[in-house]
Order: sequence, then C-alpha cells, then structure tokens
Amino acid sequence: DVEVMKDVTLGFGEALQHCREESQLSEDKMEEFFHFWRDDFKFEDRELGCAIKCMSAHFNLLTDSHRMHHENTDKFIKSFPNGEVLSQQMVQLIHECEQQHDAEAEHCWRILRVAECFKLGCQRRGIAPTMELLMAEFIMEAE
Ligand code: M21
Repeated sequence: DVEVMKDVTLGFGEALQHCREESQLSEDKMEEFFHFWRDDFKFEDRELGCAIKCMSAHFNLLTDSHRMHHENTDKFIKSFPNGEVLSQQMVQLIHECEQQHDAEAEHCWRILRVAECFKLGCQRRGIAPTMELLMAEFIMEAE
C-alpha cells in the first residue's frame, strides 16, 4: 500500500539529519530522503549507502553484522498507521535483496545495492509511493 510506504519513508527519513556528518552525504547529493523514490534517482554514491546504514542503526534496525534486524524492522514498520499490512512483505523483500548482494563485503556499498534492489522490488509490487504523494505530505508537515 503506497500510503504506508509514504509514512515509513518520511519516518525513516527523519534520521537523515542525524546521519549527514557521519556518512559524509552532502546536501546537494540528497537534500531530502524521499528523493530515493524518484524515477531518475541514481544509486551511485557510496555515501548514500553509509547514510542508510547510519539511519538504520539510528532506529536499531541492524544486527552486529550490519544486516537487517528482522524483529526490530518488523516492529518499526508496524509503528506506522496500517504498517502491519506491509511489514512482512518489506522484511522479506529486504532479506531477499541482502541474499542477492551478500558477496559485497563493504557495508556501505552492499547496503546501497540492497536499497536499490528494495526500490525495484517495491515498484514491481506496486507499493512504491508516488513523488506526488510524498511531496504533498512533506510540504504539509513543514507548514
Ligand atoms: C521505506 C523507506 C525507505 C527505505 C529506504 C531504504 C531501504 C533500504 C533497505 C536497506 C536496509 C539495509 C539492510 C542491510 O542489509
């Protein structure tokens, strides 16, 4: 459901401010996390992988080996309205993406590839939020 994914994205994106310094992700590379869902978004910068790693750690969603913590991720998604309709699907999708990219030993690069795989999987399943929806909510929150 695209509404749920919108809420999870905006919630997760709140950690971006905390993680800019640590991840070295400059504002011109990504001013707001929801740009992740743009059609022309490029998964090229290692710093973005580092930022997603930091943001995940901020919400306690990573294990010691820097893989998704299934239980905590499930709980995190369920903390958003109607999160229970997507949590299992998201956890399973991220897990499959992790398995596909397990050979990449460098955490920031692997997490960047996992994130790209996750986005593609969401688009195939029709659960990726539209930019229109994200922008509208983001502007409302800022006002
Ligand atoms: C749903 C909102 C945003 C999602 C963004 C990034 C999702 C990236 C998943 C990667 C998780 C990292 C797991 C480590 O292997």
